[in-house]
Amino acid sequence: MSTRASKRQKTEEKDAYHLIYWPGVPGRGEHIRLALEEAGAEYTDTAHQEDGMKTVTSLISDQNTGDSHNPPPLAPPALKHGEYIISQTPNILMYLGPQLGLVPDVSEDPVGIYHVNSLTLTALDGLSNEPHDVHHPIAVGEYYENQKDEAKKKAKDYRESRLPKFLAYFERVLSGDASKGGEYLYVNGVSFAFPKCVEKLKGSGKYDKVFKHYEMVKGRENIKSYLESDRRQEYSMGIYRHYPELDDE
Ligand SMILES: N[C@@H](CCC(=O)N[C@@H](CS)C(=O)NCC(=O)O)C(=O)O
Repeated sequence: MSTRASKRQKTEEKDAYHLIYWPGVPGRGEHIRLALEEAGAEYTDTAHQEDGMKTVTSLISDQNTGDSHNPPPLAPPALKHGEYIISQTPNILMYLGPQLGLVPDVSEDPVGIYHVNSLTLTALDGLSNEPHDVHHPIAVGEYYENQKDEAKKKAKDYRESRLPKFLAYFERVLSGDASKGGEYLYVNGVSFAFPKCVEKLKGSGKYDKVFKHYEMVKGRENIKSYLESDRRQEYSMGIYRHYPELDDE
């Protein structure tokens, strides 16, 4: 290999993003994928690598103590970038935001990134973490079938109280001047898990701005082509699970 070619390869490797997440479900890895896809960034994804599962398990192995730059992550997703490994979904998004141009420039808006992060954290609370806890309300490591009665109670509260609360919040955000018609809101997983409930809430007309934004995000050029590509995985037994008994009748 010529010196120039090997230099280029090194530069590319240094700049490349590597997403490390469980193959087989979109999961929390999807929040990272959507940011990378929207920005048209080059990245590798363990979801599509033959030894992807091994990469994940060795990263979170209890034998892994990290290295001189990085503490070991507890759980995926993680992002490898150059010599750094960053974990925790919102933390990864905060790292990527300025690099991918997805947050306001700090010289123009010094708190913009923190506002985006507040919205991200709130969306992850109500539209990702809570839906997960609906099917695993007692023990993360136990089967759903062993906590079904509690899951039904939690699902009722989520459908009737929590999900409407978060949708109403984002409707308010989108009605406010600060959102400037904001463009980044995505409620796809919740629609998969609770299709009847989401249809009912949509039909109520109370969250029209939220659902309009959902359609708009799905239609963005890069997001649309990602969703149509084979990089997009199906929902199944990850965070977003569809158990008909946990949805509206
Ligand atoms: N707060 C973390 C949660 C990470 C997490 O729970 N990851 C899941 C997959 S989506 C996992 O593999 N957890 C294993 C565990 O918690 O033992 C984040 O947002 O990244």
